[in-house]
Amino acid sequence: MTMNDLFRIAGEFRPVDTIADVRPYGAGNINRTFLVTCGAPETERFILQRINSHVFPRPDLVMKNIRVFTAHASRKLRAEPLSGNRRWVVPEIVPTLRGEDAFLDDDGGCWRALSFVGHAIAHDILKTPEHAREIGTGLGIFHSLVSDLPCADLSDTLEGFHITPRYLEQFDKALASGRRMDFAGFSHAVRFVETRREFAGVLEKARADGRLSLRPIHGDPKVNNIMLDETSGRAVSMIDLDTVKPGLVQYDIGDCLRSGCNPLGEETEEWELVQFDTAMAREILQGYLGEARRFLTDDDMSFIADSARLIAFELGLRFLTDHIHGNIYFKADFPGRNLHRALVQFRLCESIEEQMGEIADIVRSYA
Ligand code: GN1
Ligand code: MG
Repeated sequence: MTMNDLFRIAGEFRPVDTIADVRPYGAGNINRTFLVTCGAPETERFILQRINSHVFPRPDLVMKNIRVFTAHASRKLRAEPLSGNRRWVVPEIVPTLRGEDAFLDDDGGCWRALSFVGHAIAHDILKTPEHAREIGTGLGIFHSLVSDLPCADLSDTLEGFHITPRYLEQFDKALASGRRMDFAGFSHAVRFVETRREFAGVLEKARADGRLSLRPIHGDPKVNNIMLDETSGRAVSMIDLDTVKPGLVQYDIGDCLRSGCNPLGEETEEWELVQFDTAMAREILQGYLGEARRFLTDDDMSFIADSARLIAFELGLRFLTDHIHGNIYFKADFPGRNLHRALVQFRLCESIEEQMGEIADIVRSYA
């Protein structure tokens, strides 16, 4: 894709002669993301993305969910502003000049634009305990904003997302295909999965037993999807709305914990050194439960520790399966990248297992 193509596509959203710059942006594993700057008469920035249609087969429904969410959250924020005058920004869809939610290019690629959250910053790794608390608060505010949005208003845009037993089935099929990406660490990773098969069903079983129920979730609440105000350092927005859809809040809580409490970050190649930082988990949970405790049930609370363990395991399993498939889902900059990522998540999962009692105690202290 040339610069010319990118300017032309950005020009579907704003008059092409006002576009001053288009540059690659962010660290997403799935979509292609660009920051577009428009010059005169007024400077404006927006995020331009090509939705990965291998991952999201119905980009139109992804956009519909985003529209339902943003309308609901904005209406709610106008009616009940957040306490303490906290600034909270809901990213808005920037329609094409023809008034559509997305632009289809000649190859069928689906491009969409979202407003840029200004005066805000995101980090890949938690910096301080205050940062951790704000990440938790941000997720809590998000869940609070959608707590009265009916699931029926949202489509299932990514079937099977976070249903761990389905990822196990996909892993089994991949392994059975005989395709072996037998790099160092591969057999360790396969053994790791084998010894946790039963645990993989923990949240889905609780759902089947009626102990947990579906609610709107964010789906990808990793640390760098929660923006902080540049000046105050307080959480100010949750970005990356592609996976807003019905799910279990535990998927979000677990994902936020596994992403926030891994000080080496998910891209580290020193997987053996990975540790789950329980002190950071305490801060995240304090921030989160300060916002969300009032609409969580006791059952919801009792699965929080398991959810951190499960989502670390699940993400490792997803990376490992994609490694066997030859890196077709998660972008990879070298052939063993997704195996490394899997080993990081498995080591994190193990570290969570070693500290399960302590994590459960933290949750109980907020019960
Ligand atoms: C993907 O879009 P991105 O890169 O933030 C993935 C998440 C994973 C994450 C791990 C739709 O998120 O589930 O947790 O990578 N998103 C999808 O970095 O699969
Ligand atoms: Mg995402």
